Amino acid sequence: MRQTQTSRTQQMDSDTVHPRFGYVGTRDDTPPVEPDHTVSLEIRPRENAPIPAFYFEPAGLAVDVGDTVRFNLATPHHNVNAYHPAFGYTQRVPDGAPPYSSPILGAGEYWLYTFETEGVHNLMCAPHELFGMVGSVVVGSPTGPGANPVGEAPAPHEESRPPEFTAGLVLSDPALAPQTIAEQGSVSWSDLAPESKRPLLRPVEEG
Ligand SMILES: [Cu+2]
Repeated sequence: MRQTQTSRTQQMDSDTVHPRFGYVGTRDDTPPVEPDHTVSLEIRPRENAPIPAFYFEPAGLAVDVGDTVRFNLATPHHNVNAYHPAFGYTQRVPDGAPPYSSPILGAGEYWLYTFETEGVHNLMCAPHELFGMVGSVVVGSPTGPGANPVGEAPAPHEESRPPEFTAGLVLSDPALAPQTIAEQGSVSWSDLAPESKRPLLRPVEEG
């Protein structure tokens, strides 16, 4: 069993996986915790579209409570961010999960996060969320607010934002249903329907 009664001083130590800030590493260093799983943050050009596909591979992952996931960056300018109400999002992480996120990371960097809260954790890359760069980590059991349908955008007066545009499509794809992720162990981005990945935003025209 993982030691969780660490003092604040220990939690802020750069050699531990912080419950809010995780751990940022570079390719050649020795991680403070050996990861149990690896997720790659990727970009791939699309045919006939001006915006590439931004995605997590695998897009769906089942882990045990206390497992550590290593998020690897092949290209720069991604992060890992929880759908947590502290960030203004509709809650799609379990009750009691801290508002965790990584900084924007560079190519060759990685981020470790230890998932201590049981249930479905929907994650995003904040810069590319609306282009569909979202994923789902099922920790122990496929339960909690992250198991709810993504649903409609809230009324303008509401102060939380659900996954919108391609993020909403991806998280609504049947391949990423929490029960499916739990049964399969992992779900590849390639298992999602093409309709779920279609870009709904266009780049701003120059000039
Ligand atoms: Cu990204």
